[in-house]
Amino acid sequence: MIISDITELKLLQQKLEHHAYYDELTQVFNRRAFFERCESDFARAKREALPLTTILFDIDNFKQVNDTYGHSVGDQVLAHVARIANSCLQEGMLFARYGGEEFVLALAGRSATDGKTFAEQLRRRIAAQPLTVGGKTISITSSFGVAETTGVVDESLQHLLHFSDKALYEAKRSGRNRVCVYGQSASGGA
Ligand code: GH3
Ligand code: MG
Ligand code: MG
Repeated sequence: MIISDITELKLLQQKLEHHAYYDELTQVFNRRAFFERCESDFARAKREALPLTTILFDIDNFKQVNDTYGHSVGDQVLAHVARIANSCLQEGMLFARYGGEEFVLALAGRSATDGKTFAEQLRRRIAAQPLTVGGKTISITSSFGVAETTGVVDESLQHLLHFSDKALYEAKRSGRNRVCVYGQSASGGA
């Protein structure tokens, strides 16, 4: 009796921990898990004077997907995009759902140039893998904002994410389905 109580308690504890760190819909890390892990990566990068690059990406015109196909299809699109990103991850990369239809990546030890290459690959894969639901094929594109640590002494992870967000905004502004790097003007395109 007691043993089974303990087993149940452990299972419950595991469930609670899973809930605390994983996004229920996409089953990738949630925002909280991202910050916990990334703060420590960020501190180490700073200590060892290594670069760290963050990438924010956001599904383009996602509201339209919900409006056209319904919220539950929208949910499937989110899970689909998360799966694609998950399958692209390389050693040392952290990936999480940042909120809504926005995701975040942290690349420890990688420069903005590496980040741009990776984001470009991911952008292409997402665009190349539409989701088919109930006989309908839904094309998906996404926009990316890349920023690398500057090495400034009092820079925080929040600053870095703010720069990624600015670059993401630039990617949206300049036409969507593209990657922008903070501090570099938007160029190229889809
Ligand atoms: P943009 O290209 O500028 O990013 O346009 P957008 O339509 O993607 O962006 P907007 O911010 O206007 O809309 C985002 C929508 O995402 C609104 C919100 O209802 C929806 N959304 C956020 N979280 C979820 C979710 O978990 N599931 C579903 N189905 N929709 C969600
Ligand atoms: Mg969007
Ligand atoms: Mg958004």
